[in-house]
Amino acid sequence: MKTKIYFNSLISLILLVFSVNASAGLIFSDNFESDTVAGGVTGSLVNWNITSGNLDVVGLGFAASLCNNATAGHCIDLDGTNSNATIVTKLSYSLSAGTYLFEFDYGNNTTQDNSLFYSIDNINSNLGSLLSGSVSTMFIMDNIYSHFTANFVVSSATNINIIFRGAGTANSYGSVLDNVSLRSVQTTNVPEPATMTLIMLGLLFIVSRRRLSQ
Ligand SMILES: [Ca+2]
Ligand SMILES: [Ca+2]
Repeated sequence: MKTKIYFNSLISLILLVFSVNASAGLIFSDNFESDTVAGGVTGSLVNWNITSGNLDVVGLGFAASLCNNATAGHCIDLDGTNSNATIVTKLSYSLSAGTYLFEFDYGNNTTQDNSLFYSIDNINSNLGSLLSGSVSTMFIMDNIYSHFTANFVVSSATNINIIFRGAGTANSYGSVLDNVSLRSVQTTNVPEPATMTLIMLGLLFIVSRRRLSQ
């Protein structure tokens, strides 16, 4: 009887250990609501460094209609004043092995050709990008944004930055960005060595008690 209780407890422990890492988690998100509305911004935003060019934080009093449908509030025009901007997250983020979901909303401040480059880069530049590419941006008719979504796999733990860069004619009307997010959707549930040792000791304990009671 006692052996059965021990066994059930051990099973509960094992299930707990395996479920701890399984929860999906938000790693980074920005809807630019914390940034001050302004044109031709250089230097930095709340969550980003502007590493080249300049951008506009669009919102109430400054072309606000560009942003209204994504979430009422602010968005970014990556062609500030005659200059396409590159933005890089101020912080780097640790990703363990697993699968991740990257999303953002995008549009265009003009009917002219513009595009938007995105990249999730290892901060060790020798390791390159985990995910990168570009989208052609479409003029935001009636504020209907396009939504970008992509999964990518991290095979071993690493630290990353998120990067965006506007491209196209630098004429103050550029690609528009909003609602950036990165989340883990599945991490690899491998118990750590110490946990594995505890489980093995527990199993040995149960087997030895069974033998004694027979
Ligand atoms: Ca926004
Ligand atoms: Ca602009």
